[in-house]
Amino acid sequence: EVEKDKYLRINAETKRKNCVKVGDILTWKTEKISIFEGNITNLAVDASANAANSSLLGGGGVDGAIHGAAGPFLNEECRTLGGCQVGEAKITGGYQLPCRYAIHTVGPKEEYPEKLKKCYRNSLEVLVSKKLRTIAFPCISTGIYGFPILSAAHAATYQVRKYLKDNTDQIDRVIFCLFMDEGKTFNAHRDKHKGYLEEI
Ligand code: AR6
Repeated sequence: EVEKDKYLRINAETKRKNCVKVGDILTWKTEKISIFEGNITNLAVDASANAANSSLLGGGGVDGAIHGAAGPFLNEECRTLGGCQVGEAKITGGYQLPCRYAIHTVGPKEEYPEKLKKCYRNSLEVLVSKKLRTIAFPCISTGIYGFPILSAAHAATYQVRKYLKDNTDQIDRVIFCLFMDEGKTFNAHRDKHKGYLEEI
């Protein structure tokens, strides 16, 4: 336990130096919604959502990035959760991540907008139930799971807007994190995420 504490403390200090704070990110159209183009593992939000799989034991894409940056104790905690069904959300610590918590949700593998909306709704519900006020979302299901980007953008933004409207006092900021894959040009990313940028 002492070793674990020391490990986490030293790494958390290093992480904090490179992180992006919510106050530094501009809002998009409303004061409670932002777009951040970059790596979700750099965001110092109360909670980062993770596009996980139902085992919750890690994987590729954003899940791999989150587990990689959080360090091995995240996996240890995830192993105690008994998995997670599509549309559900479960919370863990953020460990070495600059965010305080990670909220793991499992998106649908096919184009089921209602299931995707459930991911956003349940993640926000977990956030609010823990009295946390800021959250970053990756574009759930639109990578390895192959959910069409425009349709995903529509479901995500519809659900987040609706939740914010109904729970205005509980949440300070929702950040849509659009990822810039390495080795590709900025314009290519803009195109890929155009749906999100327009819908939000
Ligand atoms: N920061 C922000 N967004 C990212 C990052 C990052 N570091 N890395 C990727 N993205 P995906 P899914 C974007 O494939 O489609 C895993 O193996 C990416 O560009 O991560 O829900 C899980 O274990 C895309 O826009 O998640 C599951 O098995 C978005 O995140 C499966 O993949 C989601 O892409 C889940 O697939």
